[in-house]
Formats: sequence, C-alpha cells, structure tokens
Amino acid sequence: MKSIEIDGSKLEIVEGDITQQETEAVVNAANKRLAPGGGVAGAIHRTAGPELYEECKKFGYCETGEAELTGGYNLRADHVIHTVGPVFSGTDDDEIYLRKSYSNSLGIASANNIESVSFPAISTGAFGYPTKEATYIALEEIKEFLEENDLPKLVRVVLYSQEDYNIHEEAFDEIFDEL
Ligand code: AR6
Repeated sequence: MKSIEIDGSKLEIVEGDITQQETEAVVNAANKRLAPGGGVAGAIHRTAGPELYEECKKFGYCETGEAELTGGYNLRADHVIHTVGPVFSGTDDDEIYLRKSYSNSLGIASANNIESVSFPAISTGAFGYPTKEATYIALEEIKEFLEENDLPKLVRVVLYSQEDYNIHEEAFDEIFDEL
C-alpha cells in the first residue's frame, strides 16, 4: 500500500478486490448496457445481487467515458459508480476517453457528497488497454481532480494482481516524487 496527500485529500494504491472495499462508493468497469459481464463488472454484480442490474436497466445505455450512480445493495459500499472505459484502439481517443471515465466518475462522487471512492484499473482487462499506459493516465487524472476539488477525501486504486500493483507503484513513485 502507498498513499499520498493531495490538497487535503488522500490517494492510495492497494492490492485487493474491488468488491470488498468499504469506501462509500466503488467504481465499476462497466459495458455500455451496464449489464453484468466478466471481470470487475461480473464480480460487482454477483456480490451486490440482482437488484443492482434492475436499477442499471433504468439507464438503458451509457456512452464511453460517461458515468452513472446506483446503490450498492449487498456490497459494503453504499454506491456504485458505473463508468464505461474505452475499448483500446491505438488511437488518440483512448487517452481522451480513459481520462473522461476517471474525471466523470470523480465528478459524480463529488456532486453527490461521496467522501471515499475505490477504482479498479479501468479498461485494462477485457478492453485491452496496456496497463502501464493506463496507469499513468489514471493517476495523473485523479491527481488533477483532487487538486481542483474538495471531494472525495479518499481515492483508492485497487489492483487485482501483484504485477498490476507493481506497475502502479512505479508510476506512483515517478509522478509523486516531485510533490
Ligand atoms: N477487483 C479489482 N480488480 C479486478 C477484479 C476485482 N474483483 N476483477 C478483475 N479486476 P475488466 P475493462 C481487474 O475486464 O477492461 C466486463 O465484461 C482486471 O485484472 O473488469 O474495463 C464488462 O462488462 C483488470 O486489470 O474491465 C465490460 O464489457 C481490471 O480490473 C468489460 O469487461 C479491469 O478489467 C470492461 O473491460
């Protein structure tokens, strides 16, 4: 685990399971239908229970880079923020939409007075975004958001494997050494 304070808020990176986090909200790496799938989405829907998908159905559709808020049902978290990361394409759009996924998720948290949020490494599984590139984008976007906003007070990035954690640790040291 590593953490740093950024303008009165805390950013942490940890190895763990997103479904077990006790932050007020957890972020789901969703698909456009906000339907249960594999990876993070499958695990979040399984743990939250079927009511989560019932609530998701009312949105119908979520564009890449956008985010929606629901309840957390049987999760420890009170809320789920569903965001659709980009399917990696190798074009400039990848970074633009990955940044939007993080900033729109944090924007929803902040607008709803949510104090603590856990993120998975969005788009780096089924959506094929190379982890190292995605890591720098994620940490930099979170840093910028926390510099400009009071809430959330805690942002935790939860990595599912030691390998992914190590990549984040290296990026974290590089980005925050200068602070
Ligand atoms: N906790 C934390 N991280 C996890 C967990 C977990 N329980 N499970 C997997 N990861 P992915 P995407 C990591 O595929 O690339 C779904 O089918 C995983 O190792 O969940 O945005 C949706 O329905 C990887 O590093 O999300 C969409 O169709 C990261 O979380 C699509 O996949 C993201 O992997 C979204 O793809």
